[in-house]
Amino acid sequence: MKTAFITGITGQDGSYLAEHLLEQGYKVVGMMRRSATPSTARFAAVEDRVEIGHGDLLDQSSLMRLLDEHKPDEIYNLAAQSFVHSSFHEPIHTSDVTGLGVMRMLEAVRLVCPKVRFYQASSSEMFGEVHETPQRETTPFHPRSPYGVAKVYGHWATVNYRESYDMFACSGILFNHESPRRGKEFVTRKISDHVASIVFGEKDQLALGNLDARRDWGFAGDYIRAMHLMLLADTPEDYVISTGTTESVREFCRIAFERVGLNYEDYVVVDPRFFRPAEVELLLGDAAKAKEKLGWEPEVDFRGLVEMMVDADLQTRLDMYKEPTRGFLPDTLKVS
Ligand code: NAP
Ligand code: G4F
Repeated sequence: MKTAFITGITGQDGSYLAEHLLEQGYKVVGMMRRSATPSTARFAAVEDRVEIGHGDLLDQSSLMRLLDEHKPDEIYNLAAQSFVHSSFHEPIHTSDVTGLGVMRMLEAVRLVCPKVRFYQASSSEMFGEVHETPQRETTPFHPRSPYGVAKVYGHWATVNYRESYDMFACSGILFNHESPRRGKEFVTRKISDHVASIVFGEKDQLALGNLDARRDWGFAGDYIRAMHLMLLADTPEDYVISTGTTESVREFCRIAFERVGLNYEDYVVVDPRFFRPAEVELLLGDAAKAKEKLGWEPEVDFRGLVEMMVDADLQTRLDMYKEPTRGFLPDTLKVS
């Protein structure tokens, strides 16, 4: 039985990846940092089948101890301070975790288990002020936030360790991917959660920043399959993972409100607090290499994603309130 070691197990991607690898017959070890209120909610469905190891990307010795203890075959380095907006408020912390944290993991691998297969969670934020559209593996990086800068550092550190030490190290340059498990600070989940609160009368408004920003949004459940395929390939390489479509925040709002029979223009207000000092205006990925070499394809399209997220947030409210106060509910929801 192969052992997979996942940093960031409590996050969106960590939870989907843990479920996927368990289904594939892996033993899964997840790394969690110490917290006064530890959250295992996202991977609750498989909690009893995941072994937890306590460690932190800021603490080199904890990483080495865990790798020595569990001797993994595959490592997925998903842990990061991953919220772009916060990276402007906490640039040093973000650099330390999201940038240097990758170097700490790579050093731990080099010293403890150099034959392991290593996945680094790189990001389309590295393209930032894009130099070409669509963006592919060869597109130059031009990050627009401390988060993006830190991800570029982690990305090149991974390439450098592959070239220097012949390590099986891959970077997945993943475009935005979402799900009902997405944190509520990210725009998609903020929208789906607010739609549900508005329908059930908890809130009257949704305050957002730049409605014209465009993203290539996919479903997290599709994207974690690509991570696994990268580590099963014959050679370690970097891959763009994206849907090949781009939509605006405004369009996400339009479809999300339409799902419950409401017009987003009646509820959405623009609030300068949610704008960023520098913005990434457009992302659109070309995943041709992953499709050809890994046989990877996304299954959920943009409308399917929006509706899945809105429905999940509606279902949670429906279980509490029974009746909506505005709009209507999709037929597929279940009254308990
Ligand atoms: P997420 O939900 O924000 O999860 C981040 C994870 O990192 C959490 O488990 C968090 O633990 C952990 N973490 C934070 N600081 C840590 C530290 N110092 N030591 C150990 N663990 C720490 O992120 P995600 O959406 O699942 O994304 C997974 C990875 O992919 C991240 O690296 C992200 O930057 C990258 N990425 C995401 C996307 C996307 O659209 N989702 C796209 C491209 C790349 P706590 O629960 O303790 O906070
Ligand atoms: O949902 P977001 O916060 O995601 P962002 O900045 O694109 O970053 C996410 O995707 C990256 C991949 O490209 C990951 F690497 C990263 O870890 C993270 O998962 O914002 C999306 C867009 C931005 O242009 C933002 O300015 O939505 C715009 N936006 C408009 N109003 C807002 C809001 N974003 C947030 N979070 N909140 C708003 O009220």
